[in-house]
Formats: sequence, structure tokens, C-alpha cells
Amino acid sequence: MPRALITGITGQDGLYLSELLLAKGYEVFGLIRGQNNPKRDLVAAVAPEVKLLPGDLSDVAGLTRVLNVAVPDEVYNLGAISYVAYSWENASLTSDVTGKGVLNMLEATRQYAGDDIDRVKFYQASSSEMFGKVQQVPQSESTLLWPRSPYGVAKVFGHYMTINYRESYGMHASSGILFNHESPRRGPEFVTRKVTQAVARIKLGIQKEIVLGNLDAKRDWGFAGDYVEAMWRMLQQPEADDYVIATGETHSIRDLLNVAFESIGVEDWEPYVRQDPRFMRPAEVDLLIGDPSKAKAVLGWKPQVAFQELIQMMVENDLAEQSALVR
Ligand code: NDP
Ligand code: GDR
Repeated sequence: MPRALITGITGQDGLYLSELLLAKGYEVFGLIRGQNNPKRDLVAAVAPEVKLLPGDLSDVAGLTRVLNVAVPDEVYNLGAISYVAYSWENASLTSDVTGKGVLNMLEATRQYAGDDIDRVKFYQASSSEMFGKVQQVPQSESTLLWPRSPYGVAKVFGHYMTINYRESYGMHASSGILFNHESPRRGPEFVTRKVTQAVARIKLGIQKEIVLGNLDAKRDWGFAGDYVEAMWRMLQQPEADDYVIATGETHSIRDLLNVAFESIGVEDWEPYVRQDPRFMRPAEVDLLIGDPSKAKAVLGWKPQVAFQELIQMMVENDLAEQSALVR
């Protein structure tokens, strides 16, 4: 039975990846932080077989202990402070967790592997946010990185550290440059879920408007369930490498509003949407669109869920969730 350790187990991707690996027959361990993490019950509900081990990405000694208990063949480093807007106000903390946390995990993994570096494979959750002020359209593995937020800068550090461990120590360490991926499990602070939750509440008559920031930014949005499959495929390759995972399509926040409101039968969403500078960022990433051709050629991976279907799925889920809350 192969064994995997996932950091960020309580997050959107951690939950989908747990389900995928359990279905493939893995024994799955998850790093969980805090003495009474409120999301412990969520993991237990979604994937009860996962064994949770306490630890924090900022504590190397704790990570070493967790690795020695889990004895993993594969390590998926998904843990991070992942909300870009939050990273400006918490730049130092974001650097410690999202940046230095990667080094901590790589180093703990190297020490756990000891003389046999081949005994473990490592996945790092890199991000399209590293492209920032994009230098090429679409963005591929060779596009110059130009991060635009403390989060993006921290991810660039983690990305290059992962490459450095691969090149310095021969570690099977791969980096997935994942573009935005969403689902009914997406945190409500991110724009897709914020919109689908609000649209459901408007339909039910319990909310009047949505307050948003920049409506013109464009993102390449895919389905999280598809993207965790790509993570697993990367670690099954004979050689470690870096891969862009994306749909190759881009949509604006306005497109998102069109699809979400159409799914509750509203053609004109303008009366329901208000813009507020509070949700504008000090520096914006205007356009992201990925070129996933390497992932397609080498991993045989392609996205299964299209943008429209994804947003409709999220609205339907939120309608069910919100109706249950008001009942
Ligand atoms: P989430 O925000 O849903 O989950 C983040 C996870 O990180 C949570 O489990 C959180 O735990 C954990 N975490 C936060 N701080 C620490 C810490 N100090 N020590 C250990 N764990 C910590 O993110 P996603 O699931 O959406 O994303 C997974 C990874 O992929 C992240 O690294 C993200 O930056 C990256 N990524 C995500 C993309 C996306 O579109 N979703 C795209 C590209 C990259 P807790 O519940 O305790 O807070
Ligand atoms: P992003 O996702 O920053 O791309 O990072 P988010 O959904 O937060 O923002 C996407 C775009 O929407 C614009 N926007 C708003 N965003 C939020 N959250 N709230 C609003 O009210 C709002 N109004 C407009 C933003 O300005 C932005 O342009 C996500 C995270 O999952 C990262 O961890 C990951 O690395 C990247 O995707 C790829």
C-alpha cells in the first residue's frame, strides 16, 4: 500500500487529493495545524480514513517528526497562506508560511530520506500568480516570472527552492504551476465562491447585492477535482519536472457574473453588483491564461470540466447549502 503525506489537508485541494489517493489504495496522512482546528471534522466527514498528524509548516522539527510517523512514499506540499489579497497586509507571515514553509518541508523531507533520496517523491503547489505582470500570452513553463503580490513572491521562492532541491540533491521534486481552480469546496473569500454563494442567497431572497473589486481581471479557471489528478500524475513520472496545469481559456469577472446570474434566470446583473475600492488590490494581475500542452503531452492530462459547467455546479451546490441554512 503506497503512503502519502499531504500538507494543507483541510483546504480545497487537500480534500480532493485525499479522496483521489484513497480511491487509488493509498494510506493517507494529513498535516493539521493548531490545537483544535475547526476543519478537523470536515476532513473526517469527507475522508474518514485520513490519519491527521499535528504540525505547522513554520516548524521544521515538527515536520521531521510527522514524516517519521507517516513514512510517506509521496509528499504533497499544499499548505500555504493562499489568499492573495490577505498577503499584502500579512506579507511577513505569508513569506514565512508560503515561502519559507516550502524550504522547511523540502529540508525535512531530505533528512527523512537520508542516504536514499529516491525513497520519496515531492510535489510543490506552485501558482500562476508567479506570472503576475505577464511577460507572454499564454503562459508556459518557460515564461519569465514577475510576481505582483507578497503571495506571488513567496510562491516564486518555493518554486525555485523545489527546483534547487531537485538539481542539488537529485530529489524527485516536481512543481505544478496551477492556474486558478475552483469547486463547491472553494473558500468563500475567493471570487468564484463569493459570487456563487451571493447569487444563491439573492435567488432565495436573503441577500440584496454583491460587493466586489475589479471586474475586468481575467483568469483561467478550472475544476479542482481535475487538477489534483495532475498532481498525482506528476509524481508517477520517472523524472521530476515542472508543469503548467490550466484550461487554456480565460474569462473576466464579468463573464463569471454572466454565467452565475444566468443560472438563476437573471439576464441583467448590474442592479445586484456594487464595486468598492476595499476589494481592489494594490497591484493587480490583469490576465492569466495557461498553455497546458506539456501536461497534455507528457502526463496525458486534460481538464474535464468547462468554465460554464463549473460555475453552474457551484451555484447549484450553494443553492442547496443556503436553502438548508434558512429552513
Ligand atoms: P486553501 O486555502 O483551501 O488551503 C490552504 C491549506 O493550507 C489549509 O489546509 C490550511 O490549513 C493550510 N495552512 C495554512 N497555513 C499553514 C501552516 N502554517 N502550516 C500548515 N498548513 C497551513 O488552498 P487550496 O486548497 O485552494 O490550494 C492548495 C495549494 O495550492 C496552496 O498552496 C495554494 O497556494 C496553491 N494554489 C492554489 C490554487 C487554486 O486556484 N486553488 C492555484 C495555484 C496554487 P488551515 O485549515 O489550518 O488554515
Ligand atoms: P486569485 O483568486 O487572487 O487569482 O488567487 P481570487 O478569486 O481571490 O481573485 C481573482 C480575481 O478576482 C478579482 N476580484 C475579487 N477577488 C476576491 N477575492 N474578492 C472580490 O471581491 C473580488 N473582486 C474582484 C481579484 O482582484 C482577482 O483579479 C487564487 C488563489 O487560490 C491563489 O492561492 C492561487 O495561487 C491563484 O488563484 C492561482
